[in-house]
Amino acid sequence: MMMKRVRTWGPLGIASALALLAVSCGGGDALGGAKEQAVAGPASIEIMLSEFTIDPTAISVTADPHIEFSVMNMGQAPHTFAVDVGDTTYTTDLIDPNVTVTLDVPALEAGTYPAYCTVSGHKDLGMLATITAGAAAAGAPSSAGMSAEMMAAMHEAGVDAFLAGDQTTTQGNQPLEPTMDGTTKVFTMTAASVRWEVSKGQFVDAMAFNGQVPGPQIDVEYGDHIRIVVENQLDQPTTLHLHGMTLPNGQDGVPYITQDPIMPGQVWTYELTVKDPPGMYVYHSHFNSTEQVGAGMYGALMIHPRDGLWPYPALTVDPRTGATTSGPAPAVDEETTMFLGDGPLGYTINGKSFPATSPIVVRRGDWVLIHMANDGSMLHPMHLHGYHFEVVAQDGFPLAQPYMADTLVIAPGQRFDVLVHAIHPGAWAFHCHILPHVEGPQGMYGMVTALVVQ
Ligand SMILES: [Cu+2]
Repeated sequence: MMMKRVRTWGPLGIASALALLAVSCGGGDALGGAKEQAVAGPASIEIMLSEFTIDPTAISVTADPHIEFSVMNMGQAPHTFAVDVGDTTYTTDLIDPNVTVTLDVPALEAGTYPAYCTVSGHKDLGMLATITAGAAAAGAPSSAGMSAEMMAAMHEAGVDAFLAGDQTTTQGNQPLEPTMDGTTKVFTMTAASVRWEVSKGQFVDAMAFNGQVPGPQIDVEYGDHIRIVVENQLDQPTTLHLHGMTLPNGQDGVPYITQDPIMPGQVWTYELTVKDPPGMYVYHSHFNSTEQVGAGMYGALMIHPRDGLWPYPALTVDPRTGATTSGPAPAVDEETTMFLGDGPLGYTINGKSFPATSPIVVRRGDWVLIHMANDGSMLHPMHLHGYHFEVVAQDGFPLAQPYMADTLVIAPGQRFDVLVHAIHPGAWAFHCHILPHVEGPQGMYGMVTALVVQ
């Protein structure tokens, strides 16, 4: 599914590409389950709007005196329904939730026309449909009302934007510098609502620690005494749970089981001595977590090896038999963290949706250690093209028998560490293999990135 042509790295002319992009990151519906409604005769067509879909997404009409769209807003927020016929755009006024309005559009010449919500950002979140009129309707568009050329162009635009690599200005996982209180490392975090740019120009309501999705990375070592101070600036209670950590019961962050919730405006302090082996651990909200974690309240707590050396052995594979031989642990050249998310932010890797995801760029011959964590609510089988990666640790603990795989199912709450020996040059797609999470008629979106071996 990846690029066959030679690509260059660096800014490409992406303005036109972005204009073509209509990537849905609000969920699988708009792309994964296009429903078609064929209408003959004077057309009266029912349209249902919600966050963030237009139903149906593919509308076929015969050319007739005019088309009457009956537009119902089934969502929670105001939307519009606009039909772009080229020189004119016919649009409803802002439609409040639970209100139905009628939009009259004159007879359309044979062709395809985009229809979308004009509220800022909603089109890019998935409120986009295609109207196929007249002869073109009989000519059977290839998918979702688009011609083959349009499908290819939209797919290419997404890849170009990804490779241009300047997608959004924000990044999660930024290292959180502690302050020292004696020998205690003190980490300070603030939970607040933010508008988070999931993909270029696509801002969604998120909840974040220190304004980042994922939240800032807390870096510690075995034996460290740490304090995490959480200020709640949300308009709802929250708590912080240190997922996978061995800790005193009172520091476990579960409302009314181990603590009172942190009410809006309050500050809560967690304190413990790090007693777990090196690996990836996670912190996340444990209050209204469907919404709060889904909206971005999670981050990495990395326990680093004291000597900087990860204990994972290198497997050597006999290509004729597949037999593996365990060797000494290689020095890791590149280390990266990959958080998987689904929910209100769409399908994300590190809080971003393709094409705004960041590729993992390494040099040929590098040993790459990838820490993967799923803080969504769905399974995500992560698949790397062109390689077998070595699964070396689960939930922070080294596996007694590391094994080779190219697809690794990561359940909600799980973490896996994988080693990749980057010996095959090129850009290799790295994506979730639940296909509605990654690719539709308009190209790739969601949980797609690439391992780029230079
Ligand atoms: Cu997935």
